[in-house]
Amino acid sequence: MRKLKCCRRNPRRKEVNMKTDVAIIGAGPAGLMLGHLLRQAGIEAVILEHRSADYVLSRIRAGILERVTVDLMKELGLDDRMNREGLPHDGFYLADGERMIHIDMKELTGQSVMVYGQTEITQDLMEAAAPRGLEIIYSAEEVALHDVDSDTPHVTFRKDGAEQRLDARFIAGCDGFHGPSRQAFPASVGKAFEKIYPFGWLGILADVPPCNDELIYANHERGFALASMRSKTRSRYYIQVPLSERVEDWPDDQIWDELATRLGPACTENITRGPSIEKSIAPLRSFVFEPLRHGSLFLAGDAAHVVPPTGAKGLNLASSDVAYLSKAFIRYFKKKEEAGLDTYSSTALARIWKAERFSWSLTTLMHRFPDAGAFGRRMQVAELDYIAASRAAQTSIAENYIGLPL
Ligand code: RFL
Ligand code: PHB
Repeated sequence: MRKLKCCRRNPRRKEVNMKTDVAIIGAGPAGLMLGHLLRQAGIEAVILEHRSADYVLSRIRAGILERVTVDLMKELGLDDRMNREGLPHDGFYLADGERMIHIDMKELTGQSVMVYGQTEITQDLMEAAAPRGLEIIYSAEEVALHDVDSDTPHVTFRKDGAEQRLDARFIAGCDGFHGPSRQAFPASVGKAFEKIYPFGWLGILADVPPCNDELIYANHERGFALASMRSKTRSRYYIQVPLSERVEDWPDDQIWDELATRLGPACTENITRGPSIEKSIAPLRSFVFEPLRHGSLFLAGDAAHVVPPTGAKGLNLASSDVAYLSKAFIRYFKKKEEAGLDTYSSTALARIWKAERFSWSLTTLMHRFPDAGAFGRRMQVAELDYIAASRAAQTSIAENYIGLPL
């Protein structure tokens, strides 16, 4: 492991002191990608993660990579396995119980997305960290941020029972929706915008071939369903469930029955059932926190914004945030220019709000809302009719799905 810039033990307080350029909180995709981008430019970074490495790798989350994420892994020279094992997808379907509307992304925009799980990206980034001198401290407890409005912020935490302190020029809050970084903004500085949806997604992962070559997003009268995949032999499916549901109350067979009904006649017969290897319920939320900077503290990824997963945007927004933020840090450390730091928040937020809009609109179109009534349903049918018949509407969906330019 590389030596940190400075590391000394304070004999009186049993405290370990360290120093780095950028202290990154959280070793999810945002923190890992940012750490690698900084190391590649010769900037020191240390990542503090409160979970263990195994726990981080056990989380099953995103499956669809936009070009921004694919390009970032390529820029880092970490795209070998993704190129070998990932599945490029040229299109997907919107279904409504009867018809299947094909959104041919390749034909409409010339671009595709990549099916490659967040778990795999995380593993690739984690494995490359130590050889590239990126220090990740896992199982860091009680992570707390201090003096973030000064030029000399620091982070304290406990590791193996010892108090530790990490001084840095900047702190990057990449600690997800529940992490401490956003809480370090004074109430007078930050503003949160939020919408909570009255349902969640029950996800199931199984080692069975997918029911279709491309993803299917289905709006059925019993609720939304999504057929996705991780590979040609591993499927990922989701169904919309009320927030009151518990995963223990959903035996695998009941989920397969529900999927067979909701995904519609075209794929019902092709569903291969098998035992679940993971099952979980995730609530759906739209959330944006503004601004993304306070003094020396910068937020990126789910720490700053959350989208409902319908548009497959969360991980990809984390990628675009850190693409902007790494450039700003590199400009600062290499050229002593602060302009990138000053514009990071407004530049990133412009893209974030567009992705929020797309994720909200696809969620609204494809789910059953308890209070939508007959009028709400007719609006969904009319919009699906319009999309089915309009190349312009399909192009708009496709260009948002493949990801708006940086
Ligand atoms: P993460 O992945 O939540 O990582 C944050 C890290 O911070 C750590 N942490 C702390 N560390 C130190 N001290 C503390 N006090 C800490 N508190 C938290 C956490 O342990 C964690 O390791 O945020 P990041 O890096 O911003 O990445 C965001 C993505 O994970 C997220 O947006 C996506 O998974 C969302 N998402 C999807 N995104 C896509 O782009 N495409 C998809 O297809 C897609 N599908 C999904 C999704 C999210 C889902 N769920 C479960 C919410 C499907 C689902 C079901
Ligand atoms: C997934 O495969 O987990 C997945 C795919 C597309 C989405 C959300 C999740 O929109």
